[in-house]
Amino acid sequence: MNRRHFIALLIVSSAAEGVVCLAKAAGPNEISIQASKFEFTPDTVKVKRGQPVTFVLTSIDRIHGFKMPDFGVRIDIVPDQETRVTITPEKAGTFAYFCDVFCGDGHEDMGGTLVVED
Ligand SMILES: [Cu+2]
Repeated sequence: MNRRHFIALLIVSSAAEGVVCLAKAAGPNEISIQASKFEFTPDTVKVKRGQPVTFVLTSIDRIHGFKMPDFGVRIDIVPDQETRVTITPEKAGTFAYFCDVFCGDGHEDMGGTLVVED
């Protein structure tokens, strides 16, 4: 690779990074979580500490709950509609989310893990 190509490549890659930064600045990252008897999909979600994240919650069968006690989140997930909740995790670690609306045998095991990374 000659010097000119190398410089062109540098410009292209910094432009690409700029696009990524702009996209992040536009709003919270969105993570879709689907509820069904008796699981959340995905059941593990990784986010970055200090970055706002919006959970887009849907249910494919019945009303479920979405509770994330460490972040003060408690909301119903109603079929055929999107429920959005935004948090900005300011602490790193592993936190639970779970269904808090009794939805049948298996309800007790309906949960997932939010991993907040530094
Ligand atoms: Cu449930």
